[in-house]
Amino acid sequence: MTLSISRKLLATTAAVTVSAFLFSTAPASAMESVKAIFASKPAAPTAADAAAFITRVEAESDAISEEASRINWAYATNITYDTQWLVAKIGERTTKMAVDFAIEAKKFDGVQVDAVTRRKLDFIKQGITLPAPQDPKAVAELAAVTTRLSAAYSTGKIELDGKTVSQSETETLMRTTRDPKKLAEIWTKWHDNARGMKADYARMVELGNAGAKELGFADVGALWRSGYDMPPDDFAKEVDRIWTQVKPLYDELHCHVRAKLNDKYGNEIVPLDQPIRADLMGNMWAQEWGNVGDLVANKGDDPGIDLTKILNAKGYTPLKIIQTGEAFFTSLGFEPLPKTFWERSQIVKPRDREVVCHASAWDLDSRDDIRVKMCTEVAADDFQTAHHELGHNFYQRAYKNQPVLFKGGANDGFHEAIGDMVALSITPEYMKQLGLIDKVPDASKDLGLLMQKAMDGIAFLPFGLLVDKWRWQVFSGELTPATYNEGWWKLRNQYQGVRAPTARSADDFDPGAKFHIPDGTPYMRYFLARVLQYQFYKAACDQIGWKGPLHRCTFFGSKEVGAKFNAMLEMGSSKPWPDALEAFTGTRQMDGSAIIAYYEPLMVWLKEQNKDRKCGW
Ligand code: X8Z
Ligand code: ZN
Repeated sequence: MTLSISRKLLATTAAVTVSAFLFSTAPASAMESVKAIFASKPAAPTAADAAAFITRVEAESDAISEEASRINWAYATNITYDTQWLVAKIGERTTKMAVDFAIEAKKFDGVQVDAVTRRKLDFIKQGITLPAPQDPKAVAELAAVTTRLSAAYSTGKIELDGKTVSQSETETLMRTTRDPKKLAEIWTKWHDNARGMKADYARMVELGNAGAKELGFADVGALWRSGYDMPPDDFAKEVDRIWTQVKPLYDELHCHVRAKLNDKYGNEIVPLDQPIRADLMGNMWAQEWGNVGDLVANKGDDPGIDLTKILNAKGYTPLKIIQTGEAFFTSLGFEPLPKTFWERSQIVKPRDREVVCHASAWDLDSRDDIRVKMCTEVAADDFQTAHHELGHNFYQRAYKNQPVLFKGGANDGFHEAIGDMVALSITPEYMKQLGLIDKVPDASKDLGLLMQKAMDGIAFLPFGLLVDKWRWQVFSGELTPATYNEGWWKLRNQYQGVRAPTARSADDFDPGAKFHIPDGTPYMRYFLARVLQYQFYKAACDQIGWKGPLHRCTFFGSKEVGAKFNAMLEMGSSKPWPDALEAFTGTRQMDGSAIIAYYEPLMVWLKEQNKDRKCGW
């Protein structure tokens, strides 16, 4: 639930057209007069009709979205037969509502309306993540399939050394295990587990595409690309352009990390001319590499700050991690989280039931009932994730007074970038203020610190890009169920330069081993966020007049940054995203140059390290 539920509602689901509503619920006499109205030749729609339509859409969406959110919350914090049943039912209702509204919105295509109304009409037409065709059977089937996929991921288990291991435990094991044989075993078992999702996934693609076509899109991928205030094809070009900017940095990082892992594991496990084995990077998907930072530090160099160790040594608890994140936001002038946040959030994994452990931030009533749902562990990853999720919550609260259809991020990448921008401000200086470290390391430690950030921030970029490149190919039909897996590994090879540790076949469904695929959550937003977070961060550092190396800047405590930031967040999605970006950063383009500036000293150092190495794969 990365977006507020009301927007997510339109994003995933649907409702009841006016006529269906009237004809099913109005008393007989009223029905006759309504039928008479509909029987006469309809007048051409007017701007006033469009305004009335929007009012109705906002009221009906608002009403159902709270119900849908509470049902989804009940499910995500307690997966049972019954909560799955309820989620599928509400999914049917909301999908039907959203699809019917989208189709109705099209009748205003040629009507002259003001800019706000036009923007809202566009959102109604484009805002559904996974539409169904209008056939009620298809709507029900899609809701059943998506619920099954979601539950299959979150309740997935593997057998390891005679023990049953849950999804979240596999993640922890990938973070902490260093034996390559064991890593390959955990990795393979978790990926094998996704095989059973493939048939449902293929059906979901068929139904979603049929729905997208009825709404006038070529396929679901085209629908997803339409949400960025620019033509969908331009958006695809835009992400490629940004990737080209940052790729040289990724290539240098890859080259250095591979060489270091080769030092540790030898030629057989890490050959120097091959993609890196995906299970060796401290993360199930090799999407972030920070957990193996110690393995890649040069002998004698400072490997940076081991935050996991420090948090544990200082007695941090999951609750304290979230409170620490909140304190950053309040230092900027944001109001503290409401009491209900602390009463109703799920901060640790419950021991007695199945839950969706993948972290998310919720806004249940589109007003004040904001919460996080995490299975927080005292570790650096979750320290980062806590800031990430709270970024969603503070964004949701900032735009709560916007009209229903504008309760959302300027684009979905903005929503993902807020907490990440704050997390960049977790510098040694800030850690000292928190009492996590006694002394701020001197400038000689800068490369170690930058390397540590790059192991997450730069390593993530190709993964962030390729997940939806894969889905775009799936939705367009370029990949078929027979080539799903081959296509996945082609992209992972091409962009990330990683490979599977064990043989994979066309029967496998390795993409399904990543939460967002069975969950149906678009992923390009994270690629955008990892670019935007540096743009936001650099702008904030400029605002406080920071003159030192960018990566040492923290804007903790700056009310000036907070006020400007809040001005952008309050806009929600009411304006095209370039307006929001300009309000905070002064620029109208998503662009990789802030990342390049941030890592400039590291790039110089990596090039020096790699000068006698053969890079690439
Ligand atoms: O899914 C998430 C968040 C929830 S919006 C925890 N992230 C992506 C992932 O885990 O793959 C944050 C980073 C990328
Ligand atoms: Zn998020």
